[in-house]
Amino acid sequence: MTQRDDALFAILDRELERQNTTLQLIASENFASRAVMEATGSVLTNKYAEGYPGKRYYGGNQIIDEVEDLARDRVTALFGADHANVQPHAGANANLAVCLALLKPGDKLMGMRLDQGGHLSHGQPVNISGQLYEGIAYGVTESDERLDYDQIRDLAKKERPKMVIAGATAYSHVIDPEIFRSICDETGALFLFDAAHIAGLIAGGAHPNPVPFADVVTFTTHKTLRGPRGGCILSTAEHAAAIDKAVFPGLQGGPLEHVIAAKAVAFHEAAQPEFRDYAHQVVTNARALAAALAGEGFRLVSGGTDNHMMLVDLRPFDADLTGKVAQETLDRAGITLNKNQIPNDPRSPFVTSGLRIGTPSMTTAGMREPEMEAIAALIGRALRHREDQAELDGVRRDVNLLCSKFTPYPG
Ligand code: DSN
Repeated sequence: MTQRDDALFAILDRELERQNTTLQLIASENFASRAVMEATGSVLTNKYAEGYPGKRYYGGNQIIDEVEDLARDRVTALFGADHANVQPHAGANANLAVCLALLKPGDKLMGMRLDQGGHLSHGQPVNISGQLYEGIAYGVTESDERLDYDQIRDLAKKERPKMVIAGATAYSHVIDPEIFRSICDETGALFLFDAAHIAGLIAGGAHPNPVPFADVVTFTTHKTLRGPRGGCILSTAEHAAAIDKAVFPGLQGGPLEHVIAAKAVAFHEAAQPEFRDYAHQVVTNARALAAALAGEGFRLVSGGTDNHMMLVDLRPFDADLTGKVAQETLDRAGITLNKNQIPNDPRSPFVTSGLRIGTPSMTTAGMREPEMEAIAALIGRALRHREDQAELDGVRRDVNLLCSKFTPYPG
């Protein structure tokens, strides 16, 4: 074995320091447990295992099969699904595999508009899902910036898509799987629920479970679910074989069994009673943060949040402040989040008029409602004084102080 790679590990130490000492408010991130990271860093990284448990193309997979079976058993029990494929390397792969399994090139695929909170893999023209298939997009209303199920139903009746996707990356309310099911039943469409953002809220009982209603549910394991970076597909028994075939050999090669082991750890953690408390606290914290941000003069898109994130319209706070400048300013103050378009944003996706802010990470770190109020005040202060370096330095010191009481990886 060679010596420890000091150059690389010095960089890792700096990233650990950044995560420990600054506020992580990106809605799609979280702090994985030590057990999840130990599994990800285990000897399973050494093993090739194309195929599925009991049907591998290489020898030596008896123990690997136990790992993958454990992950599949745990996740089907957690969500009440017939079948799971735990091999997708990412959420986008999971969605593409579902499309490969259930659609033919040229079929219509209906999903939420990207600029109103959807995802690239839901039929966007710049993504393969919008190139192999014909993307049809529904959005939110102008009046309340929420999904209007009657509009979605009308669009589905007009377009007759082969598959309808529910799910979002920047939408702060409950997405009703039962209504989507009825829309799909009325129009003869397949129903895919992309639960990437809210899988942890579902596992923890804070949001409705789409599994009883959808043909297929995809999600990532690293967002609210708090596992390793990766994807997962749940399906009815009817679609199981087609989905497995689409993931491998259709789309991917050797599965990342070290990550699958870490997914098994995360599914176990998400089944514990304390995870229910966590999921509900994520939502409570998001509501508290949204209310406090409103008190700072920001407008909450759609009036607030029912999940782990919120979209902030910066214009009432300061008409000249773009999402890009706000993100960069807050980065300098030790507050990490992302610029985001708001519905009908006059600015481009690279500039934007909004911010997306999420509570999963800081809730894992132990923060509660009083800390959410403190965070809102720090955001307001930094953005009000964005030209004043001394003030930004002061915010950064206060951020460090706050984080020192809620360190995700002490020691
Ligand atoms: N990048 C993810 C997010 O931040 O929502 C979506 O893929």
